Amino acid sequence: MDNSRRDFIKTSVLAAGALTFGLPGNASVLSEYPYSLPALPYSFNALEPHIDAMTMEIHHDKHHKAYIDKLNAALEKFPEYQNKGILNLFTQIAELPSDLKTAIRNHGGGNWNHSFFWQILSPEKSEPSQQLKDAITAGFGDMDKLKAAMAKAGLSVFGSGWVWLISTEKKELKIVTTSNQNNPLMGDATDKGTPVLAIDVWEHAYYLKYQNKRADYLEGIWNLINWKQASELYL
Ligand code: MN3
Repeated sequence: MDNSRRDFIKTSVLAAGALTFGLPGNASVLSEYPYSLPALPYSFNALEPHIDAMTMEIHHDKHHKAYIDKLNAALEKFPEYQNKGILNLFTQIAELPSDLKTAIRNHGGGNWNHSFFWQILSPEKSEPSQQLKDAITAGFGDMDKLKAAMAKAGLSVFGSGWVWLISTEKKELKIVTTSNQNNPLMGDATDKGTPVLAIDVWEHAYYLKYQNKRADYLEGIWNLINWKQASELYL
């Protein structure tokens, strides 16, 4: 694991945990303003055949970059919010000035969600820790039932959004969905918690390879889950 990846995970876990449990938030996650595009932790073609290289290149270099550019452009007009840290802005989203609120929701969310998504995918096979396995068994019965429930939730997202596996304050696992670039760290989220897994179900995440077959994408992606990372996040 390179340093930037370890730092992202570490600060995410600390910050997300702090937010979830109501402790003082850790402001630093990802880069600070002005935000920059994090490098993918693998090559564009590393996730073939389940996610094709062209999709990864466009998704990372165009879509993710556009969220960052628009986030920076929005924050340029609100200097007093530039150094608050994106997770604090998520927590306080309901109180933000309305122009900034929309930008943080859409582009701040778009930046954080994609940075998270790249980290929980990997071309290398791994296994969940015993602790995460036990939580999956307790919450869903077994791994196949978790996959089926995530697929069902992913198919239920009308339009664009995300399906998440989150850890609640009681450390129980729960599947939740969000629309657009909302996420479970936002203060006004219906279901709040610490993300353990995320699946992007926007069409741009799968359309080149799977076209309208979102269900096939939701099945294929389990070959790419970085369980090591998910286990660290669950801790
Ligand atoms: Mn996307």
